[in-house]
Amino acid sequence: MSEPIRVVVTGAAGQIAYSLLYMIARGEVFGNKQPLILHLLDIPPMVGVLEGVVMELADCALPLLREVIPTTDPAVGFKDVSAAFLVGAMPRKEGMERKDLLSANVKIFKAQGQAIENFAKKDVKVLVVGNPANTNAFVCANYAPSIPRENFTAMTRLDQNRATSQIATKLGVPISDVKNIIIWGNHSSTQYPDAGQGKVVINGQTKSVADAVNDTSFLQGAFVETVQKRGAAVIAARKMSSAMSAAKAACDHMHDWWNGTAPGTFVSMGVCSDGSYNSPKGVIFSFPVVIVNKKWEIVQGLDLSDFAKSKLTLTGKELQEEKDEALSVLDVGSSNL
Ligand code: NAX
Repeated sequence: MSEPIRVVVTGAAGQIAYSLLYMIARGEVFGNKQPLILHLLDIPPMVGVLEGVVMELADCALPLLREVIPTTDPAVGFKDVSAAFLVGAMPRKEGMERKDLLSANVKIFKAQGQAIENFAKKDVKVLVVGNPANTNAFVCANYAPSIPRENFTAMTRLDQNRATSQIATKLGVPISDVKNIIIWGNHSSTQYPDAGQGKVVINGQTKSVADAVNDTSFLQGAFVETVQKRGAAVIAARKMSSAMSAAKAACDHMHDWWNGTAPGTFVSMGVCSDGSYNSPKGVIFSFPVVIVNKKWEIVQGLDLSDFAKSKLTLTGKELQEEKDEALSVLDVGSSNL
């Protein structure tokens, strides 16, 4: 067995963390030979709940889990961590627009960026789940200048998983037979779920999803809308936002970042845009990526329809606006960031 690595989960007393901590501690992200020290960060009013989570983790009797450190101090929470799941934030409630959340959350992610800068390992891999995830990741990265910008990512894997599941259901195939469904842009209702590059195995033969579905109005209509509004549908039904599926997606994201993507397969991650596909440079934009040796690379050269291009423009515009709003909350000129 190798030396334990330290992993922090923020919002550790919340509902996503309740599923996520168990999945991580079981070895589903870093592998079943990698011992872990889990840092559980939350805010002072949640200390009691955090204690309960610590008790439950102990009671799970998990062989990989060497130590659990509950804390409300970011200096302790981020100390020497190799991976950070930034889940803690104010969750969206029914009827609430994501933009309403921006100003509260920008301040949280500034403070956490500073703590990562000061205390985390310099090769820490940061996954932002808390909404607005893309812009929170942008803010966080900017306050941790000594850590490479590519180490800050935002989660759109839940959207990818939702989209892949919709296609598998439509075609009546197991989900493992569908791949390369892309989420472009923001983790918001402007995201563009794109089945245009998707592949599916049907009766032992690999086909394009577009050919197999053979229904452009579905792929450009009901499919896109269902995925874009799935978070709201879960809230309407459960009266709480997605938690189990969000935790699973966070594990998938970090697992693939840590272990790499299979040849011919790409996954969607919110990463710092280099302007690829005419996206606004500098924002955290979800792209298809391939991952080798813990480094992601944007998949280039995909042929996009005019419909797809118009959707990318829309979600890019929203991200640019969120970035500008975040900068005004932080009261810094864009030249500083
Ligand atoms: P909960 O309200 O259950 O838990 C959030 C936890 O974060 C609470 O325990 C709270 O005390 C803690 N917290 C707040 N401020 C903190 C801080 N400064 N430091 C540390 N902890 C802090 O929310 P939950 O359902 O777990 O959702 C967490 C976040 O994930 C929300 O922002 C939510 O909108 C977002 N989501 C993002 C998704 C994505 O795909 N990117 C999907 C699921 C989810 O909606």
